[in-house]
Amino acid sequence: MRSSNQSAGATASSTTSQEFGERICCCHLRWSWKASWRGCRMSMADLLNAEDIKKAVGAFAATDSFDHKRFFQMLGLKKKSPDDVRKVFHILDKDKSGFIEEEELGFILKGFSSDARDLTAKETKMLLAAGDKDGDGKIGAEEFSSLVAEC
Ligand SMILES: [Ca+2]
Repeated sequence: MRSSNQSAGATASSTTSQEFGERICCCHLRWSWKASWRGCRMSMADLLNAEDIKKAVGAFAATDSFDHKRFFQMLGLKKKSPDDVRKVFHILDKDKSGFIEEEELGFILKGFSSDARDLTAKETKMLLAAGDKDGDGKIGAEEFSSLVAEC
C-alpha cells in the first residue's frame, strides 16, 4: 500500500509527498461532499466508456510516456459534447477553484482511474505548457476545451 515517491527528487514543488497525500484526501472529501450537496454525482464512468478509460490510462503507465493528445483521443473526449468535456474538466478540478492547477494536473491520470500513477514533474510542466494559453499557470475550462479540441 506504499505509494511511489521515486520521482520526488525530480519535483520542483516545495510540497512533500506526504503533504500531497493529505491534501488529495482532504480535497477529495471536500469535493465529494460538495458534489453530493449540489446533487451532482457525475463521475468519469458516467461520461466515458470504461474500456476506453482503462486502455488510455494503461497506455501511459511508463514514466514520462504521457502524451495528452493521444490520451484524450483514446478516451474519445473529442467526440463528446462541449457540455460533457466541461463536466470532465470539473471532475479534474478537484478543489472546485474553476481551474486545474499544476498540482491537479499532476493527478490527471488518477482523475480517470484511482489506481493510475501521478504524472512526473516534467510531464506536468509539458501538459501545463500545452494547455495554459494565457500563461496564468493553471488551466481554465475554456483552455481545457481548446486542449481537447486540438487533439
Ligand atoms: Ca483547481
